[in-house]
Amino acid sequence: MSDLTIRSVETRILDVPLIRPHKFATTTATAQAILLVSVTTESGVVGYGEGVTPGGPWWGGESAETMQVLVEKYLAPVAVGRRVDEIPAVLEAMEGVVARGRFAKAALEIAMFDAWARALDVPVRSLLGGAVRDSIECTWALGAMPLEEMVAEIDELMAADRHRTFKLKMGALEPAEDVARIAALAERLNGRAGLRVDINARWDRFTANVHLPALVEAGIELIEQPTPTEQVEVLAELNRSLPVQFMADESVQSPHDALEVARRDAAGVIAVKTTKLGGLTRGKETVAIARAAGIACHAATSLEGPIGTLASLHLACAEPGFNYGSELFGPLLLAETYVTTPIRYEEGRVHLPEGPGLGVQLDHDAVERFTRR
Ligand code: MUC
Ligand code: MG
Repeated sequence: MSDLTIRSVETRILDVPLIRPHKFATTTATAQAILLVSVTTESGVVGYGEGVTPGGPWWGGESAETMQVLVEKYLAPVAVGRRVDEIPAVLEAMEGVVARGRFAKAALEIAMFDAWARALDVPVRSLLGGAVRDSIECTWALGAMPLEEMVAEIDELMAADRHRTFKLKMGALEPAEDVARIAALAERLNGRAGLRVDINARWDRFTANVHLPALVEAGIELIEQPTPTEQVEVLAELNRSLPVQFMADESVQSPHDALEVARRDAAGVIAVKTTKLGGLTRGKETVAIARAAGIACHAATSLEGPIGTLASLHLACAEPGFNYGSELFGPLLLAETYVTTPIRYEEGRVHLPEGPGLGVQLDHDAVERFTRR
């Protein structure tokens, strides 16, 4: 019988180049910084998790660097000596030493799940209740880029049938110009692809009331987080007044936030990210609240590499509540990988791998190459 006690926790930061710059509302990423966390049990089983934020601390206040400090100095000490199958107890202990810090907690919790599943020789999804599906629809996100570049990228991906829906990042331009760019794209595509937008909380209530109707008019099928994180009542007002789906992302960083969105009827869809929520357990709790309230869930991303993406994929495939597909495309944005078998993306979907744990093996040479010195 494997000794599941955690002997050690180790971290390193990987800097992995992107296939093209990814432009967000306030910053542009050319590489993704990924905190790779490993948990080793007394029997020598190793599990991995990733601490990732989309392009740095602008999104939620954490970065690979802050996560490394939180894990090394505060979270690892309360996990070492406990067992990898004592996840609720470790989550409680982590709450005692770090407030919020959810991206960092997610990295460690996922590494524990991976090690636990590997020790039992089962896939992580089995520890989450078992698979209800073996693949999920996968949208692709385009950075805030000019019209012709968007058209070219979408045409290429649709011709390969890799993605059938697209999320367009907004918020980097003046609102009127930004809306005109998106409306022109919708006209060019003429209904050939599903289009969603993510404004990343950049518009105030007035701007949203003035400019969102034109996006609805253009045929955008879903609007993600137009208004500030804390202003759930503003999102609720928009949700009541406009005939379009709204997705809450920044506004839902805990199960309690999901409850607040449900109470106020602020969105029809919640972006469930294992990163911002603090791991698989809190992700599952968030989906349970959404389901009970009749809110759809989208398996969303912080642009994780293969390890973090697979954690979210196992959850998305073990929870019936994920009925608004996924955007688990993070590994495809990386110019190179650091696992031996890439995740399969086909026919507009991302597919679960076989095998124990998260279902991939690290390519240790590549990990060394990307490790920050
Ligand atoms: C976000 O806010 O949703 C997900 C895809 C992408 O391009 O950015 C992330 C973050
Ligand atoms: Mg978002």
